[in-house]
Amino acid sequence: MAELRGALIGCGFFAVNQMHAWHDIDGASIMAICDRDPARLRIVGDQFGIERRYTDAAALFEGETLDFVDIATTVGSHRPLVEMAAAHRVPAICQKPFAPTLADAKAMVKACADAGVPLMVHENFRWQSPIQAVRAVLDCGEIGRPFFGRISFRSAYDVFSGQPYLATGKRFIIEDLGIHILDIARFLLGDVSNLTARTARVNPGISGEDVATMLMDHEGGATSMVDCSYATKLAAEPFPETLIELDGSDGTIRLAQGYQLTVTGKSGTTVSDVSPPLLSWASRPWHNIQESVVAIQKHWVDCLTTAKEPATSGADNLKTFALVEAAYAGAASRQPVRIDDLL
Ligand code: NAD
Ligand code: 89Y
Repeated sequence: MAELRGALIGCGFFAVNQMHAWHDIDGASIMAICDRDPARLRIVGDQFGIERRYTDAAALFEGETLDFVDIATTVGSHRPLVEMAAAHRVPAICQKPFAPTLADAKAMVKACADAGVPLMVHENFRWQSPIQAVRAVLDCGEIGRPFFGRISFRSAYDVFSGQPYLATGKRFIIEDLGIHILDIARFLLGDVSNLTARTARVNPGISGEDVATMLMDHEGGATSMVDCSYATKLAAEPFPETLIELDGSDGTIRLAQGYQLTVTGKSGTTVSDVSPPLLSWASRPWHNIQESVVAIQKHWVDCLTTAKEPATSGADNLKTFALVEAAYAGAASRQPVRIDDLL
């Protein structure tokens, strides 16, 4: 089958991972790139040997015949770019956070649905192999019915040097990182009916919150805690590991720091190393995230070629994004928030 012809919009910090991943994947190639910053366009174009370069997304859509577009810009441009893709009937991947507000996100989903084009949010954390390993244990029934979960991301890693915009936004950890951890909670325990949240800012040098603690009721009956911090100094820095505790009717799962998975269930206790592979172009400690970029992009190619809905479609991501909105609203009001009221 012919390769899918893709274009990448936004050639910044994270897009380099996406370009490496596209290079590794069969069935799709990036034919053209776009960035409004000519310096980034040159750096990424030269690194990956892409000759067709645009500083204007509208010119890209006019000048290229595309099977998909991969939008890797920051959140402010996501809605206009996704709507531009829909207007040109080009399937789109959009980086997280999907949109600045849930209203924008809903409009983006509608634009693509009306145009009949697939839309996937690049919500890659659930594609990390340690997280997939946890899900596989749940699926095989070893721990029975899960009734409690704690999904935790606590770190003091300096994310601001690579992504300086994270220090300046009114919103920080829930919108940037918590969104992934909330999505993992949905992936493992199902959709959420109610959420209660508390936030804090510990680092005086940033504008948004860098600590968030959330308590959720899942529709299937489980209760979970999602806790995130970029103000937690530990003896061994865990970035970017998500740690997981799940208790079920027949046992427990623990994904501990160092990618150690302990399962106690119907057949006893097993301990295994579920470390992600270190891809040739990856670098520690980011290799966990980098590997998941390959996995989600492969999933996109599979979905486009078989006309399947992506696991993290725009419509699915509204349910994760609603948790983000609920967390900010609930932290401000100090009241629980009903998720159905937002969707
Ligand atoms: P960045 O600022 O380094 O790069 C964004 C690039 O987009 C810049 O080069 C900018 O010039 C370009 N751009 C912005 N608007 C544009 C437009 N309208 N047309 C063309 N180019 C435009 O940002 P980043 O750190 O690479 O983050 C990009 C996105 O990736 C963010 O949404 C961020 O949250 C996300 N991200 C995701 C992960 C993950 O694991 N999924 C990790 C890090 C960042
Ligand atoms: O932007 C964030 C993301 O999506 O994963 C980690 C990160 O780069 C910093 O929090």
